[in-house]
Amino acid sequence: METIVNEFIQALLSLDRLAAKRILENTVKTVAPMKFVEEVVAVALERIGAGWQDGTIALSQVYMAGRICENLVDEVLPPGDPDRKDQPKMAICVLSDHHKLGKIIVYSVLRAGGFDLSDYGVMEVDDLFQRIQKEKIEILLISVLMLPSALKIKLLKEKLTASGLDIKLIVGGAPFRFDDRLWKAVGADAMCKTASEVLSVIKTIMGDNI
Ligand code: B12
Repeated sequence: METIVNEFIQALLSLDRLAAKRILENTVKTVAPMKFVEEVVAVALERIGAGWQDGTIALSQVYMAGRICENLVDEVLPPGDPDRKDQPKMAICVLSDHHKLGKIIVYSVLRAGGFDLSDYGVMEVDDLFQRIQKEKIEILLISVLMLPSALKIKLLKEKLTASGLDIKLIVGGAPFRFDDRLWKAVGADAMCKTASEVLSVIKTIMGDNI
């Protein structure tokens, strides 16, 4: 896998979408698409991000690498399972942040796992609070990649508590991977380090109600 990650990084840094796509197509002949996404795409982007931090990679390369991966991931992840399960009302969003890839992956994992959910895109706290109330959402999944965005979840939780609403919050993204205690501090009910954990976390949260 290490060789594939390195080749994939080279393709992304050269902005060679076709080469990146070729690596993906060759690998998913023998490896599950989700494994490719988590063990190649996510790892490659993380290393590219580290390169940006230490000044060896330009932000434009980080941006283009993110965009190329967004498109490729959209193509490779499985479509929704037509046999939808009886389930709580769910929605997913990115809060106050423009890192969308994690959300796209989690959305796709849930749909492939038989769940139907609304994709709210990028939201701010006030609009999000109004919308989940109006649409009677029971489980809200929030993706954030920046610490200030993660801290805004606390504001949302305070609004929910003040209104007596028990909407379960499942969170994920870089700030929570960097700090194991952050999800509890912002008032979330659960956190996932990877998208593939989300199905079992939802089942645990809902207990016998699913
Ligand atoms: C690619 C990238 C970008 C791209 C985004 C392109 C896009 N369309 O998404 C671009 C170039 C636009 C960008 C911009 C910026 N970025 Co940026 N970016 C990254 C980078 C390198 C990778 C992110 C990524 O896509 N990873 C791959 C995906 C698949 O991983 P993921 O999102 O973590 O998701 C996985 C899990 O976390 C989980 N998950 C995620 N969300 C959820 C939600 C739920 C409910 C569940 C269950 C699971 C789950 O499932 C996913 C799959 O397993 C990260 C570095 C990093 N370590 O994350 C920095 C990073 C997130 N960026 C950062 C910063 C600072 C910025 C900028 C402010 C830079 C600038 N000065 O302009 C801007 C801000 C943009 C904005 N307003 O949102 C910082 C944030 C630091 C912080 N502590 O706040 C990071 C951490 C880099 C760093 N180490 O400094 N960025």
